Formats: sequence, structure tokens, C-alpha cells
Amino acid sequence: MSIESVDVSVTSPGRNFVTLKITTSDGVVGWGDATLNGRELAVASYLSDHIASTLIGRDEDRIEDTWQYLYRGPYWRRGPVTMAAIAAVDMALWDIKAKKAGMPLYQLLGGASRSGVRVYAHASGTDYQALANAITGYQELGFTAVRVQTGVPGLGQIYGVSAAGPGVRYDYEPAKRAADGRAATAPTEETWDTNAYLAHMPGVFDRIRQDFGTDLRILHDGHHRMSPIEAARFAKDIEPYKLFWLEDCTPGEDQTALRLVRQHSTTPLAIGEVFNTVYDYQTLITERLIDYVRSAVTHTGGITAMKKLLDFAAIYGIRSGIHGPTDISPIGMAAALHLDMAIHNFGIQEYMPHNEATLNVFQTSYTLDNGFLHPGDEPGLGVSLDEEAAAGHEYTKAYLPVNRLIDGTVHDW
Ligand code: CS2
Ligand code: MG
Repeated sequence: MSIESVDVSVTSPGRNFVTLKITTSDGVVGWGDATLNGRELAVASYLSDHIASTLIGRDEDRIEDTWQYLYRGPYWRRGPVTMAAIAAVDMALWDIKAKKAGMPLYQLLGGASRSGVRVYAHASGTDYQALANAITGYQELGFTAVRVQTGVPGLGQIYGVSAAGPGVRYDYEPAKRAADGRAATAPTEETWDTNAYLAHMPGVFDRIRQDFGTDLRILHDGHHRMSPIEAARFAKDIEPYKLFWLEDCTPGEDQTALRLVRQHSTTPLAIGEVFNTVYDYQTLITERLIDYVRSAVTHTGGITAMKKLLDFAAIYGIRSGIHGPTDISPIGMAAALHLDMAIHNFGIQEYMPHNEATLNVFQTSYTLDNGFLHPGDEPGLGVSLDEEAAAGHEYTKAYLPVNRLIDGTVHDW
């Protein structure tokens, strides 16, 4: 048996998704997610123009060999485009192997280490009251962990805060089309002031602890915006509020920046959603500079690579916090959930539910119960693409925003 066909599709049920379909000579179909927010067509081209023909006729069971062939073979290594393309192939091959075995994928990865996957939800609000309402809404739905983001006085629309208004929002999606819903021609721009942010946030955490007590797991995302010393000061200032994690406090490519943050605080640190290989973590893990690995299965070479990365992290007492925003398709989400079920060093899983249109295009079998997700027991990943429904949503160009400081300087978004 061998790989007979490899098809790449791009669909846009409200936002863009790149999906890989691999079919074997005896008709088993495997699905992979290759979505890279705002750069979707680059990965689609990498797959269809450079990878697809090389897979035809290969033995679908040789997952490790295929991974190495795609990683080492082309000479050019790493980078989000390459690693998202490899991830899609890897997911599809694991999907096929598990379907052939008649088992949900987590069984092949070692079986369940837990009965469900604790997830965190996204609570946001332009002001404290709106944020508090969102947190209450999630608690009522059974969530025990929330990421909190809020507006900063003096600034307009900023990262992580739903522009849609107060309450529980399921629809935060920063990649923007044009205002009329058609293809964007350029990113929108936001304004940022780190001083205002640093002055505002500790008081927000203080009020949350006063209003919601000590049990709630509070997460927060700095989205790469602080300098090393600003991050060190911030992590120290918010120590009394005992966050579950502070994410992306500094730009990720500067691994040694986190040494400074560590020297000054015990606030747990998470990083890695823009990383794409284990090498991005080499210093962070071996020097124990982080507590949670934030990579997406979709952007880090798939299940094969993520399993190795998380096993490496486990040796240093570091746990998983796999990236799961809506720019990961339901296929990528399922891949994360099967890994979350099987690994020992699971920490938490990010969860931002997909909209209805997306769930009409992708048939999912994972379930949410009281703040815990379960991947389901269908053979394989348990997600498939309805190709006819997908074809009804044409690719629509969208961009993540660009960020500028108040004096106009381009800053990290
Ligand atoms: C975010 C993402 O989920 C997160 O923690 O940082 O929403 C991120 O902004 C997007 O994935 C960018 O595509
Ligand atoms: Mg993030």
C-alpha cells in the first residue's frame, strides 16, 4: 500500500484554513492542518508545488522516515512555512495509521494519561466590568481557567480584546479582511504604549483576585511587547496575584531575555506560539527559563516533532500549553488534543471555539464538558473536511494587524 493522491485546499468560512488530504491506494484518507494565519497561500504552494508529487507512491506507514525526508531532504530547514507544511503531512499520516489500526490516535501515542483535557478560555473586555462579566460567563459554563486581556486607558483597540463589546465572546479573531468583508489589501494598524500597559495591568489582576478568589486559574498574554527589563519588573509586580502563566512577555527569538525575567520573579512563564522547531527552545528548556511550551502542532512539524519536543521538556519539569486559537483548524486542534491526552507532562490546552460556519465545513468528534475537552474515540484524529461545503467559501485575503508606538515607531504586535 502506498500514497496515491495528495490534495491541498484553502477554504474561508469566516477565516482562512489550509487543509491537506492524503489518500492511500486502498482508499484510507488522512487529514492535516497547514494554516498559517495571514500567510496561508505560501504554505499551500509549498505543499502543492514542492511536496505533493514527492509523496506519491511512498509507504504511508513510514511516518518518521517521511518526516526526516521532508525536513532534511530539501536542504532548507525550519521556518513557519516549511514546518507547517511538514506538520500537515505528518498529521495526515498519523490520521491514516490510526484509522488503519481502528483506534483514536491517542491510543497509538501511548493511551490516555487523563480522562479529559483541561482548557482555558479567552475572557476579554474593553474595561474591567466587561472583563469581569466575561470571566463570570465562562465560570458559569464550567471553565476553571481563563486568559484575561483588557483595554488600557488611553489606547484604542489592542491585542486580545474583542472589539465586539462586553460579555462572553466566542468570536475574537485578529486577522482582518477589508471592512466590507472582501479581501484586505494591507494590515490595519493599532497603537501601543508599554508604560500605560505596565501601569494598568497589576491593578486589574488585583481586582480579579478580590472578585474571583484564589481558585481561578488566571493566564495573561503579553504578546511579545516588553523589553527584558520591563518584563522582569512586570513579572515581579504581578507575583502576588499568582498567575497560572504569563505568556510571551518578550519577543520569542531572544531566548536569553528570559534569564533576566527569571532572576527577578517566580511568575510562571509560557512562550513558543511563533516557534517552529525544538531548537527555538534549546536554551529555554535546558536552563529551565520557561514553565510551559506554547507551540502549535500545526506550526511545529506535526505530532512527530511535538511529541519529541514535549518529551525533552518533560525531563526539565516543563509542561505543555499547546497553542489553540481559531487560526488552528479543527484538524490541528484534534492533533493537539490527542497529544494532550497521551503525554505525561500535560499542563493546559488553549481553546477558542470555532464559529458555526467553520464547524459546518469541518466535522469534529471532540467534545467539551465543563471546561474539559476530549478528542473522542473515532479512529484517527476524528475530524474530516466536507469538501463540498469547503468549496463554497473562497479564500479571502486577511492580515494580522501591525502595531505602532504612540510616536509612530513600529513595535511587536
Ligand atoms: C494568541 C493568538 O492564542 C494566543 O495566545 O497570541 O491569538 C495569536 O495572536 C494568533 O494565533 C496569531 O495568528
Ligand atoms: Mg499568545
